[in-house]
Amino acid sequence: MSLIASQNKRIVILVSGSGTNMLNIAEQCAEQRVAGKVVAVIANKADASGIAKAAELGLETAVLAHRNFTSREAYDQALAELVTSYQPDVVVLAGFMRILTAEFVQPFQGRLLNIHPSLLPKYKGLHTHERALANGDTEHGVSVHFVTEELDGGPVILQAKIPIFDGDTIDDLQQRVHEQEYRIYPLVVNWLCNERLRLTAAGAELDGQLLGPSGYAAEDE
Ligand code: NHR
Ligand code: GAR
Repeated sequence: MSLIASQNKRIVILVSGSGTNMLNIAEQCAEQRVAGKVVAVIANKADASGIAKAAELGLETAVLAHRNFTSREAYDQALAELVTSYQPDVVVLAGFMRILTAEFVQPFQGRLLNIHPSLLPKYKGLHTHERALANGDTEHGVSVHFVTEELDGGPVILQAKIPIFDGDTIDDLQQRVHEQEYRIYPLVVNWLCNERLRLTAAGAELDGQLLGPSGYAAEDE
């Protein structure tokens, strides 16, 4: 590891929605808390409000509407070309709502992160807060993982837990999860920027140590 502050890595962020995680990461980069710079924010639909927010901040933005493509593969190939044009070191999914095929995942494997609002492997896919409430869970949370071809199935890097209280609504959980997302996602992005993280055949490694199924520093259960 170098004692000199690492050079800024190029980060591309993909969004579909409000983009608050994207804004948080961009801010942390601007404050040098993450060793990267956001070189583009890309959405799969024009009305993603994250795009307007990114543009307001003066970030480069692009929209590639999936509606204009006839197959997932064709879309993913076009998306991969667009992302590649920004020469990213790190690609961050932040509320990106399209399942990605191998066309997209393969070129970026090992550089591609997602944040998923559940304690993976619980509740892969959509509507995680509803499902946690419906099951009467007392604990919930969020996971940052490497993206692989298996949906929400790539190795977990870091998780944060939240409690579920009687009478909680989906909005309560969403808000509690968001607070944790703003803490853990920049941390993991910074690890990747600093080349401390690696995706290997065995799983995710941090500083050469293979991480367990719940990622770094998880309590044993
Ligand atoms: N792609 C791969 N290959 N692997 C992952 O781990 C991925 C991924 C794409 C997105 C984010 C994920 C999440 O964190 C993510 C992880 C969308 C859906 C989904 O069902 C599921 C999981 C995630 C994102 N999307 C619908 C689809 O048909 C569309 C839903 C909508 O537009 O509202 O793509 O949860
Ligand atoms: C986040 O809570 C993220 O975990 C979740 O969407 C929210 C996006 O918020 N991701 C998914 O549900 C992926 N399927 P943001 O746009 O304000 O960052």
